[in-house]
Amino acid sequence: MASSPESVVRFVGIACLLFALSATAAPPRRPRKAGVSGVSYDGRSIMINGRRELFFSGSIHYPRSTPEMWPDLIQKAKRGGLNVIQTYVFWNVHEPVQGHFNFTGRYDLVRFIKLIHKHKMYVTLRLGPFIQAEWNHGGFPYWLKEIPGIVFRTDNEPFKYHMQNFVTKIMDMMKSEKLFFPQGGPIILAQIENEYNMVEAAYREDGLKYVQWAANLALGFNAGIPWVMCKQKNAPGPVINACNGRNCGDTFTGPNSPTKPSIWTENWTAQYRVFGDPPSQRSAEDIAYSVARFFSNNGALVNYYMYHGGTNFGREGASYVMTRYYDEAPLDEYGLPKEPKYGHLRDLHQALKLSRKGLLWGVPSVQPLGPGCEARLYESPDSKVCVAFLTNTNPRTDATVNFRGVNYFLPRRSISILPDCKTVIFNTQRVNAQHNSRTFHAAGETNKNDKWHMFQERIPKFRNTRIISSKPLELYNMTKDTTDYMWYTTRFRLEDEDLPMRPDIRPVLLVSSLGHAMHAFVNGIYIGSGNGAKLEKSFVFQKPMELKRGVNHISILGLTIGFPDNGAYLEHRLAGIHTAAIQGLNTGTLDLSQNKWGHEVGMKGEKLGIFTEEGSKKVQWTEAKNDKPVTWYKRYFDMPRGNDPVALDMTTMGKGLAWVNGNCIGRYWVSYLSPLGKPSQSVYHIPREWLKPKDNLLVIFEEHGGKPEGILIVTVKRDNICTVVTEFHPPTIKSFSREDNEIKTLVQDVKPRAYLKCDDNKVIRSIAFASFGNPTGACGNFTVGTCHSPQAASVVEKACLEKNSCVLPVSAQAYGADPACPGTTSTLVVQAKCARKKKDDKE
Ligand SMILES: *[C@@H]1O[C@H](CO)[C@@H](O)[C@H](O)[C@H]1NC(C)=O
Ligand SMILES: *[C@@H]1O[C@H](CO)[C@@H](O)[C@H](O)[C@H]1NC(C)=O
Ligand SMILES: *[C@@H]1O[C@H](CO)[C@@H](O)[C@H](O)[C@H]1NC(C)=O
Ligand SMILES: CC(=O)N[C@H]1CO[C@H](CO)[C@@H](O)[C@@H]1O
Repeated sequence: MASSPESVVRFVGIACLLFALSATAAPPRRPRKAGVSGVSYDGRSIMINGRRELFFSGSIHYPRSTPEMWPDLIQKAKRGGLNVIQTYVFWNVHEPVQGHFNFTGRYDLVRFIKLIHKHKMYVTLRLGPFIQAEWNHGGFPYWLKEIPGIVFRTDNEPFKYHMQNFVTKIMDMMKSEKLFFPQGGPIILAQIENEYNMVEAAYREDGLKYVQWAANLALGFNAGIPWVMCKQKNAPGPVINACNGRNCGDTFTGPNSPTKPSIWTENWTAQYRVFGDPPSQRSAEDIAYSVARFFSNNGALVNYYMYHGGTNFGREGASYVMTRYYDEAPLDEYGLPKEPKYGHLRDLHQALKLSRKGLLWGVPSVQPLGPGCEARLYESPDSKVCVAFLTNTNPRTDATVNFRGVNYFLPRRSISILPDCKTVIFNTQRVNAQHNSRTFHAAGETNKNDKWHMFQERIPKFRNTRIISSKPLELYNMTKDTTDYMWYTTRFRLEDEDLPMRPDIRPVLLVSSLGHAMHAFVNGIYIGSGNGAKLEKSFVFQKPMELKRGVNHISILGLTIGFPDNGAYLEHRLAGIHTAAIQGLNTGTLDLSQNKWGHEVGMKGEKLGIFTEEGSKKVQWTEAKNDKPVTWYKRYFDMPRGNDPVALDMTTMGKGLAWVNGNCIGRYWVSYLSPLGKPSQSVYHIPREWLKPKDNLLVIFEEHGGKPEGILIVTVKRDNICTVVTEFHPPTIKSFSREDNEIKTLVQDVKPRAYLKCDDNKVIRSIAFASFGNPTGACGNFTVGTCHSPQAASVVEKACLEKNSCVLPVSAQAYGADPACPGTTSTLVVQAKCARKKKDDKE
């Protein structure tokens, strides 16, 4: 029963209308019979061996975790209801030096894909090879920049030559390992290029030629799987254009052909963060709404970007990108489920899977249900299958809608899913999944022999630097991505008459830099630091200083925080000191830009590799004292007991790099405060696999000053689990017209219930809080409200203590209503603490 086109316009807008009409013109055909093999698609869905499927996909990037973490991450993704894992391929880590490849350890792409296959899940391989991904140089190796005549990502012969070489290398590797679906492998989709529409105009007609070329390159491999170009409206031929963003259910204008399915390659689960950013949040309810909306609108595949963000180890992040990546994803940086995001999306996937028949074989239609409300239906012509998405698009008003004679309550901006057009089994705004909170615990055993030693870098003067030039040199060009650091030095002579006459006037060092950060030293004394930000990479540094008669020395540590990863003409980006001057001299401003400059790439400690056991013997370490700039610190520590993830609390430090047993755990930058007045990130992940039981070498390079004795080795837990479920009364359903056991089972779950579950080898040790009433607060910190049933605690303890999981009713009968609050709707709130089983404790 399609609504009139006018009403559709009112609710979904013109663009969606055009799409809806083209997509709904003919009902999709029933699954084809045996004989159709491989991956195919039409305007409704992707098909596996001729069978339609819905795809729930999540991004997990193999270099952002360790191979030891992969099985657990993949298994949790599967338990979260995903059937696809999506990853980019990271060219610059695979071919750091032209022609020299690395596919080992964290870069073992084949092992990662085979593990996903072992878990009976599919893979989307985003080859790029430009990937952006908040990854250093958008995935391009540094050497590519130095290829004569190269212009990235356009109709440029040298670029196309190298892109083709790398893509061919990966495609051949996948084929020889039999990883494509037609070969019996898990890869069902691949992507060439990445969000090219964002830069295409900058390359004019060459951009269009390049898109055609890239599509032909991809199709020419005859891998037997569909190819995707995300954010690429003009994706050629059979290549599918896909949507990236937060709300593809409403903003995506659809594929560029009615024979292509709707694919959402990046649904941001939060926002990636750069140093200086405040925390980024996207609620479980908001993501669930967008995803349900997308599937109600002919969606075929959704991908969560990221499902597990992980860590930008080493120097692998792009400009200013924080070391912790998408920590707000359903699996947090450490791979622990962030609840209720993880559980709420799992419940959504389950509801959509139960609606699969209707969604994939029903005829879509839209029925208005009042202002801002509508039912999106998928019904088979014989009405045997019917799925409804009851939608309230109003951001601020709840609604009660009447659908087929039954009243349904729809909270503001929410979608209820009815797999039989009768029974609400899921509402995007009603979170049944448990909550949890993350805590960090100082690991006692790591405080033994916590003696720090230090080694200070020399602050070079002009005469100590070997690369001399008439002006400061460009930074990327000099470091060639082998280090973040380069010293700039210069010197100048002052006479008595140059110096300010009044003692209260001090000359000022003025430096303009193209990015990303700098630390300034005058006559060997640190005077201050400057930095740009994600969108403003250039900055001006201005600080007063003491100068003396005679020769004065300026030493500036210039640094990059990753190469840029976005925008057109990436090969032309610049960084480093641009101009410098001394202001406030008696004789006016002294321009240093054309002074002679000396340069030295990298730190001595880096060149000697003093972050490794062997390298650390190459310098003289002394007992750490005071708070010094450009200083290396080292100590040893024992591995914390148990299996909880391990991290470093760096709150007392400034900015730099940290290594554990020679592995770089990433850049830290605690001194850069977000607008909330706090560091963007003060805790840094140490993968447990990089630790041995005893005597782990921890080495820190601190750029401008910090107190290493304040560094803590901590373990990470999500052992506070909570439930927050409000009682409600489901609409009464008189009879079932049809037997559907799956739905019947779920209907029982429609009665409000609360669930608590600890990790597999833990049990609920104590109940920290329990109330049935109107408590306030969040998981980790609840308080009793004005209505409270005191029996709640004992009921919950009886049901849950010493169990791995428990189910709790949500009703006044179970807990006794607060007599002071008659006729109110109550919420059950419980906070429990998980702990390892008692017998484990004794071990
Ligand atoms: C390859 O990459 C791994 C990181 O996964 C690294 O440990 C190893 O040293 C690299 N090998 C070479 C030859 O660079
Ligand atoms: C980079 O260095 C090369 C010499 O190594 C020089 O020819 C080129 O102009 C430099 N580019 C920039 C932007 O400084
Ligand atoms: C706990 O919640 C109260 C009020 O709800 C708030 O004032 C307090 O800061 C919170 N404490 C923590 C540790 O979050
Ligand atoms: C990660 C990212 O680019 N997020 C963007 C998602 O879309 C919103 C709205 O279009 C932008 O504001 C974000 O920057």
